[in-house]
Amino acid sequence: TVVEQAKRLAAWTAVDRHVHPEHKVIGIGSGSTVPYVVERIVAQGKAVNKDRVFIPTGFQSKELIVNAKLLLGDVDQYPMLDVTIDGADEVDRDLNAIKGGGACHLREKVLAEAADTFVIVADYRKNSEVLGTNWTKGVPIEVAPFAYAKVLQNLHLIGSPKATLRMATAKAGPVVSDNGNFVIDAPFPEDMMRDPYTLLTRIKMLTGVVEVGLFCHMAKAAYFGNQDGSVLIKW
Ligand code: DER
Repeated sequence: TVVEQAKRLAAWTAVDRHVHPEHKVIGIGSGSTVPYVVERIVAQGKAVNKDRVFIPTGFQSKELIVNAKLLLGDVDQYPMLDVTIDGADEVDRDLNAIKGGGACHLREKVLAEAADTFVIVADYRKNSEVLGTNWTKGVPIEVAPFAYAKVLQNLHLIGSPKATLRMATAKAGPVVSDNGNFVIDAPFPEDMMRDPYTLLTRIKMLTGVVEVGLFCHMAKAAYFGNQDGSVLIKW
């Protein structure tokens, strides 16, 4: 499909630009775009990949690495990464991103922060001027199960009356993250989404919040595959 081709284009371009033979510790994100990142890294050849270690951002990411027969590592063994490549749900004009559509944003943010270079790959649907324009489900927030009702209540008070607990579809009850936590999706008004860093700090301070799906001032570049086969780069 056009969207899948756009994802592949973004992923291949980003890998070719940012994953070089001297890079030995590589963070792999989560979602439906990063399989094309792994595909391109595998295409770089067994020789270069044999001295590399790949750090996953969750169960799906780990499976990608293992199934591609790449060497799997842990962030506790490799706390400093050369480069992390990951998808996003939306990216604004200043490279701030909403992440967490796949409920993986805690480990994703740890690996994004731990890398010298963090790069986002996405299809054209994720490219916005202001966060919340295309991704209208709200800011994904990982919370401790014990505190989810209190966090919901406080989110309602600070500007997200429509914040809701993310319910599972293939399981009764809420989505449970790879870390055993719940996820709340909290939509905020445009004026608050225009200052994502302030919003991030306000949400993060709510007791019981584990991590917030707003990645501010983190990405060095974002690659968007377009419908016409071109790639748009924000940096
Ligand atoms: O959850 C995340 O942040 C993932 O990176 C995900 O949102 C990316 O989504 P994708 O399936 O469009 O790549």
